[in-house]
Amino acid sequence: MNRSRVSQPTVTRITRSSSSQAKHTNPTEPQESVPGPYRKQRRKQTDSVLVQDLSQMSVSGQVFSPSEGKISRAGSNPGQASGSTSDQSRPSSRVGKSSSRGGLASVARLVKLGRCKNVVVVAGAGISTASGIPDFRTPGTGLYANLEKYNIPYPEAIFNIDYFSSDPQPFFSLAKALYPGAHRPNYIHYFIRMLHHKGLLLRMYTQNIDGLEKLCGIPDEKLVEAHGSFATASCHLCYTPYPAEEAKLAIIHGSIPTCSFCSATVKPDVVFFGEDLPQKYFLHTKDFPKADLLIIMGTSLQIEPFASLVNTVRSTVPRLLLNRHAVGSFERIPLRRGDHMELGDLADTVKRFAEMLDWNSEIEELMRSQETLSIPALVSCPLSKSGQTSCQSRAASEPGGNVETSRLRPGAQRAASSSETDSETDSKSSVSSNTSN
Ligand code: CNA
Repeated sequence: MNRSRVSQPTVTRITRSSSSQAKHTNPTEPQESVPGPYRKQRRKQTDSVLVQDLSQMSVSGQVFSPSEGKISRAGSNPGQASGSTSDQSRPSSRVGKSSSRGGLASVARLVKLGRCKNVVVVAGAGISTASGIPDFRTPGTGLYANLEKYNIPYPEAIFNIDYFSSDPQPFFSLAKALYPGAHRPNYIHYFIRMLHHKGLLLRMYTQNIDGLEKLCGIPDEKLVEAHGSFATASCHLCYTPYPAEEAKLAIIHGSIPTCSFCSATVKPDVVFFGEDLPQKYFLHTKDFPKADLLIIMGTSLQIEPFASLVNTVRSTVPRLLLNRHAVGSFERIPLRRGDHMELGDLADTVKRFAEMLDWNSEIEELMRSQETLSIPALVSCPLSKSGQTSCQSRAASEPGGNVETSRLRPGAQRAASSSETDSETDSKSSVSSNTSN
């Protein structure tokens, strides 16, 4: 991974920042290899169908007051926002009364009609709070509200590469809590895997570093971990790779892993502010123009360049925001045509969405089978002195064995093998979804 803090005019470098430094522009047109006039005609047809279906912009759980030009959030008591304190502090989350559930239902209808075959999911820390991992910004429970113990000058310092260079301890203390191992994927992760299973997932772009997407069986080729992960580690200065498991053990035992080449501090390959995003992130230039549905889940859309990705789908493509409150361009009124949002607890919302799609029992079955597969793996792969499980050592010695993801989570091996099954069923699923529509 090529990382640098100096801006250079290359097309394949982009660094992470918490402000809106790096905005994406709207791609003009999808790059299809179809001759111009035919492409135009085909697009027009598709668009008009979508426009018909999405003629009603919808904000579920909210009421739009045109006279005030703002939306407000449902609450049991008029004049009082329900939900978290974060909701109360946001201008877009004021007072309101829940009415229609049109947003979710409209999008579910499109999916059932077979109009969404290239779904892009953009996700953040809110999809993992149900797994017990705090997000960043939720007041009270978010990591940023609980950073006093790290003794840092400002919350973002903990993920700032310059700060890390001078004092890695705050990040290492946090990393101990964040290291994959103690948490399980939840219903929301499995919903996304079900999108893949049905042959509808073009790609998932996640900002999360908890590895739960892989653990639930979303295959590597369908996943972009835009802010890196704990699965690999390297020197923060010269980028010499370092065994991730050794880095993990050092950090957990309170020592500082150092580079064998230049002696600088090693860190897991989580992308800090000021560091380059992984090359895989650039798949977005192909994916977003091709998407026919964008689902945005559990993110405050505060971190660039990731946040601006959501503005790079075609203007006719429906976008569904599932979050506790409005974020990004969804805070602006009027909403873009074809924008939908469903506000509230993500796990509840996703479950309702799955019920509308008649996927709920399949998801629950998938979760049951995945957990059953993972538990024996956890039991039968005790940690050796080197920190590797016996299963991981096996995987490492097998030709083509992928230890990168399974190194940290014994269950991940099972997840990987079940995702192979998924890939096999995908083609069948696509056909059956074609024929059923
Ligand atoms: P964030 O800024 O904390 O935003 C999370 C969003 O999710 C907020 O808008 C919340 O209101 C919303 N949310 C949280 N829980 C729920 C819920 N149960 N139902 C509905 N909405 C909910 O986090 P972002 O992901 O936007 O910021 C990106 C950062 C966070 C990335 O760089 C990550 O690396 C980082 N992060 C990741 C993890 C993780 O891997 N699980 C945890 C904490 C932080």
